Amino acid sequence: MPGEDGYELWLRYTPVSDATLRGEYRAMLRPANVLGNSPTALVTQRELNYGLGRLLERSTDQPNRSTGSGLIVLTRAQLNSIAGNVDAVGVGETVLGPLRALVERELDEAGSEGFTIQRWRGPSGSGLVVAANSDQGAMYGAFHLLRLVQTHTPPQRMATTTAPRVGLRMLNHWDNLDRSVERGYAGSSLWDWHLLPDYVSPRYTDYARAMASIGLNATALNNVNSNALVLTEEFLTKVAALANELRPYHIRVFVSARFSAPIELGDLQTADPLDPNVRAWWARKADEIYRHIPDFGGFVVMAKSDGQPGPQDYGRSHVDGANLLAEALAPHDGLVIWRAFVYDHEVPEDRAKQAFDEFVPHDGQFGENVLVQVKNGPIDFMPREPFHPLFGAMPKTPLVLEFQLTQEYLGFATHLVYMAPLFQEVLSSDTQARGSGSTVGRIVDGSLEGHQHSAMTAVANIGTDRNWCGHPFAAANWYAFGRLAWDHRLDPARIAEEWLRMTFTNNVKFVEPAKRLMMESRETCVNYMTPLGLHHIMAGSHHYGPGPWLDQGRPDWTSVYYHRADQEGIGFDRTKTGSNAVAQYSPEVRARFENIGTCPEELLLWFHHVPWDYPMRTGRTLWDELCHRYYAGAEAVKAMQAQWDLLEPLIDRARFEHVKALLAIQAKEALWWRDACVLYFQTFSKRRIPQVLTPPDRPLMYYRNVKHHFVPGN
Ligand code: GCW
Repeated sequence: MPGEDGYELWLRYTPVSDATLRGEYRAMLRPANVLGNSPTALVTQRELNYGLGRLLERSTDQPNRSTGSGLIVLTRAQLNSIAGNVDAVGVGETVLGPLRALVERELDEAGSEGFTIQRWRGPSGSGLVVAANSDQGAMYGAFHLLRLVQTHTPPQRMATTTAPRVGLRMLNHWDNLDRSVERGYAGSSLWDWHLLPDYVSPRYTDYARAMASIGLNATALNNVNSNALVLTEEFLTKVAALANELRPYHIRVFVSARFSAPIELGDLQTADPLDPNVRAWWARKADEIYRHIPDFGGFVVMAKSDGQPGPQDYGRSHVDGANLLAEALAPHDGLVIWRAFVYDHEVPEDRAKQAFDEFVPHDGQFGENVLVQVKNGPIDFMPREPFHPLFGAMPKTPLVLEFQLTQEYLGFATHLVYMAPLFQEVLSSDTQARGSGSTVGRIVDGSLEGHQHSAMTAVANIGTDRNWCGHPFAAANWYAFGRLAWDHRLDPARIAEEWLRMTFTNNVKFVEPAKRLMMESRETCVNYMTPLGLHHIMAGSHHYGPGPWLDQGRPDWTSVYYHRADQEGIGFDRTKTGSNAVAQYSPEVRARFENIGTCPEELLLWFHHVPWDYPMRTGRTLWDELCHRYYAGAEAVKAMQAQWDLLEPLIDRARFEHVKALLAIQAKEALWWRDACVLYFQTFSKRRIPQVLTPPDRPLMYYRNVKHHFVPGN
C-alpha cells in the first residue's frame, strides 16, 4: 500500500486503534458475508474484506470465537428466499424470522437504491445486517457501514435507514479527447483514450469505488464543449471499456454530444433537428451506442454557448433540439440532459437574465426523457451568487442542479475552499415557487412537482494528480457533493467531520480545528475575491487572479459590465430602475432582493448600484465596508496558516507540508486580490482606505501589468 500521498482519498481504512472498540466491531462484523454473486455483490464483498480487514485485524487479535455470523449483507429478495437456510448466512430461522419483519418494515423506506443497517441477535451470536431492495443499495449500505467504522461510530448508533433524494447523482468531466481538461487544475484527464480499450487502468476501479462510496451513480466522461469524435465507432469501444469497469459499481456512463455531429462525422449536410435524415441519423447512432453500452445513460448537451452549434443555427428552438435527441434515446431508456447555460450572439442588457428568458417559455414542451441542467446561479459558478431564477420557474420540467467542483473561480486547486456551505446555501434557498418551503433542494429532488426524473451534477475536479484533486482538501468537495446529492439536508459541518476523520485522523484535536478552518474557508474566499455581491471581476480567459479593470472584448465577458463602478457608487442595478432581473424571482423573493433595506448584504452589489457613502449595517460606509471585507479575507487566510501550523504534530508530514505550502500561496494570492481590487475601486470612490488598514505597498499599475503564462485549464 502506498504511503500518505492522498491516493486512497477517504477510503484509507486505517486500523481502529482502540482495542475495546475494535473488539466490539469485530464481534459484530466479522466475518462479513455478502449474499449472491452478482458483479456488484462481488465488489461489495471485496471492499468489505479489504476495508474491514485493514480496520479491524491486528496480528495480536484473537480469532473471532462467536459461532454466529457477524455481518450479513443482502437484498430483500435474498432475505425472503433463504428461509431457514442456515448455511447461507450462518443464522437459523429463530433469527431470520424477526430480522425479516424488522428489515421489511425499514426497506419500505429505502427505495430502489437506499438501504437499512440494523442489529440482529440470536441464540448463537449477534451482528449487523445491511439490507436493501437491490444489490446496488446493499453496496451503498456496505460503504456506509465502512464509513461508520472509519469514523469510530459507537455500535449502538449504527442503525439507520436512508434513501437518496435525487435519482441521478452525477459528475460532469470537462475532459477533452486529447487528455487536456477544460478548467482542470489536477493534471490531465483520467481517461487514457489513447490506450483504451486495450489498457484499462486499475485507477478506473478506484475512481468507481470512490464514486460509489458516496452514492454517485452517473458520470459524463467528456467536455460539454464536445468533440463529435466521441460518437465514432473508434471511441465508442473506448467508452464501452470504461462503462464495463464502472458497471459493477452502478455508475451509468453519459457522453457529451455535439449537436453538429451528423455533419462533422461526414454523413449529412445539415444538423437541422426537423430534417428527417437528421432524425434517422441520431436514431441509428443511438442504436449503435447501445450495442456497445447496453445501459448507456444518455447525452449531456450544451448547444449555442461558447461557440457550440445548436438548433438555433437552423432557426429551431431548444425544444426542437432536445426532443430530437430524446426521441433517438427513448427506445433505449436514455436521457437527454440539456444545458441551460447559453450565450446569445447578441450581447444582452443583462447576462443574468438570459437562461430564464430563453427557457421559461418552453416549460412543458420537452420530451419525457429530457432534463434541463441549470447552474446554481445565473452567471457562472462565482464564489457567491443568488440561486438561479429558473429554479421554481419551470414546474413542468425536471431541472438538474449543476455545481462546479473544479475551482475555476475559487482559486484553482491552490486555495483551500470547502464548498459544502455554498452547496447548502443554494439547496436551502427558498424560491417560494409554491409558498414557503419551496427550496431549490425540493425542486431538484422532484418532490415539489412530483417529477419522475431528478438529478444533481457537478463539474469534476479530478485529474491524474496522484491525490486526484490537486489540493489535499479539494477532495472534500467531491466527497461533500456526493453526500449532499444523496441527501441535501445533511449538515456541511458533519460532512466535513466525516471526511476529515477518514482522510486524516479521528483525533479530535485535529478534527475540530480543521473542521472550523474548512467551514470558514468559503466566506473567507468570498471576502478576498468578491465581497458584498461583487462577481465576475477575475482576469480574462484563464480566469486566474483579479481583473476588475477588464473592459475589452465581448462586454458580458468583461468585469466592468458586472461591477459598474463609477463616481457615484458600485454594483449592478437589477431592480426595475435597472435590468429588472429581480422580476425573474417569485414576488416574495423579488421583494426582498429589490428593496435595498431587505436585500442581504452578501448580495447587495449583485442587485443594486449603491452609493459609496451608503450606510451599511456595521455603521461603516459602503466604501469602508468593502475595504474591511477585502482586508478581513486576506487576514483570515493568515489565520488559517497559523491554525494549520498548530496541527503539524497530529498528521503525516507529506500532507501537512503540502497544505502548508499551498496555504502560503493562498495567502499571497489573497493579498493580490485584495490590493488589486481595493486600489482599482479606489480610482472611482476617490476615498481613503480606512486608517486602521495598512495601505497596499504597490501601485495599481503593478497589478494591472501582472501577466501569466501557461495557466492550467485554459
Ligand atoms: O464557466 C464557464 C467556463 C467555460 C465552460 C462554461 C460552461 C465548458 O469558463 O470553460 O465551458 O462555463 O459551463 O459551459
